[in-house]
Amino acid sequence: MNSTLLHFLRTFPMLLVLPLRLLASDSSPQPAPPPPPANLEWWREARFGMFIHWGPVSLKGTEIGWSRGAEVPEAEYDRLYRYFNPTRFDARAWARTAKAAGMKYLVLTSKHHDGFCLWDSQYTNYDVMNTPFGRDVIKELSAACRKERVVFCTYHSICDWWHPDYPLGSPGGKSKKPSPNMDRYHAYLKNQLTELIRNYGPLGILWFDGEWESPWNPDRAVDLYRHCRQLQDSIIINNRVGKGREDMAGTTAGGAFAGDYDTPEQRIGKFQNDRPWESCITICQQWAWKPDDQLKSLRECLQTLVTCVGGDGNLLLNVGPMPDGRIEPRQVERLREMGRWLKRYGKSLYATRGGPFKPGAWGVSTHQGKTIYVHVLDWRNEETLKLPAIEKRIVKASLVTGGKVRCAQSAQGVELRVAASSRQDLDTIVKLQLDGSASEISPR
Ligand code: H79
Repeated sequence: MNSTLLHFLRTFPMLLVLPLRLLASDSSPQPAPPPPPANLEWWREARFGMFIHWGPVSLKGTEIGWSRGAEVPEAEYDRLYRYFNPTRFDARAWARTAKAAGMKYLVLTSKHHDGFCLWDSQYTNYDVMNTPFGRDVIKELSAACRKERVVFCTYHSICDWWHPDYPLGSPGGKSKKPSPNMDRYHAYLKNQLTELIRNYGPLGILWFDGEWESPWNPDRAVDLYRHCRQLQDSIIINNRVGKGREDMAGTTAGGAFAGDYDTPEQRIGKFQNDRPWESCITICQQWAWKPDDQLKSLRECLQTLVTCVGGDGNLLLNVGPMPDGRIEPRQVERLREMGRWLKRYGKSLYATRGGPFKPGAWGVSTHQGKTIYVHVLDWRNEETLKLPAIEKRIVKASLVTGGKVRCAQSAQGVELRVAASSRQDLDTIVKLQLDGSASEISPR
């Protein structure tokens, strides 16, 4: 060290200490993750999105990830990509279907538990570029979504039963890999997310999954979350980035790091307005395409959406496209039916909040400004619907879905009377206009 530098360090001793502090922070506890992105509101207002589970497994018609080493022998499953040639894949058509359904965002499986990657990744050969199809699905769909103004998002599995570095394997994480290296796998995860965000972003959401297995831990969770937010600060990340999810209820046990929102799976979340949530639910029974899978009725699909929003949550409705690249026409038709209904009545759902009447056997309520929308999903053969009292005065009551409603407000409650002929099978929407803001009424 020369004398000038020594003199400098004697004058500013902090210069020596600072780098040491930075080094030491590597082994001390992780700093708290950044607060949720400030722009989460666009997503809460969107209320309805499309989930897409797709990959070479569609050739078998079995479940993505889970059927590897179960219904489909591992070696056979891992060779399916050599036959994956969805020549009728049309990204624009998918994006338009989402749009026509009234969906504002779309989440595609960039990688599921089976490890196959739907984009051109420089970190693996197990990707769509090495199929006979040879087209970058993520690139085409992200571009199509941008054109249709549907926000593009990806689902990315943390567990990878295919990758040799990830410690657990098929079936369902029950086997062990011979020479795993979780640190190297962690780097692989981060590298691939860098690709997804840099090459196809900005992304709306990163929808993690497969976090429940033992190789994943809270430190890795916070590190991955920070990594993604550093690449794109506005990205919204679900709670499955972290440990401690309470199974399919999709909430995270108190105190644990839980990303930005909760994820009830194959069920409608409970009323919760102090933390955002989104139910993911299949339009048929299976996540990936299954021939002749049982399709849910329009009534069930719509009432599921309405009930999610009434509980102050979103709905991510899943389709599994076919091996030829198309979404099944009957599923497309169901989605279009939903979209037609939403065109007429979407105002009572988009950009609303759930409540103030909590969901009941009768239905749900939503609100925006000085308006409450009461969604009566089931009249249960009763003459009147009796709701709890509210402290704001109802200045006007009307039926959005047509006909007349009689509204009686008292200290005991609110009674709504609609003639049988004006009650709708799907959803009878009563609009209540108040003399003040509905958000000031605490949920009851
Ligand atoms: O990506 C979708 C699922 O593959 C994944 N999460 C959603 C979004 C998921 N991870 N875990 N689970 C679903 C729950 C697992 C349920 C199971 Fe089964 C019951 C696995 C084996 C029996 C479902 C039914 C899968 C195969 C049969």
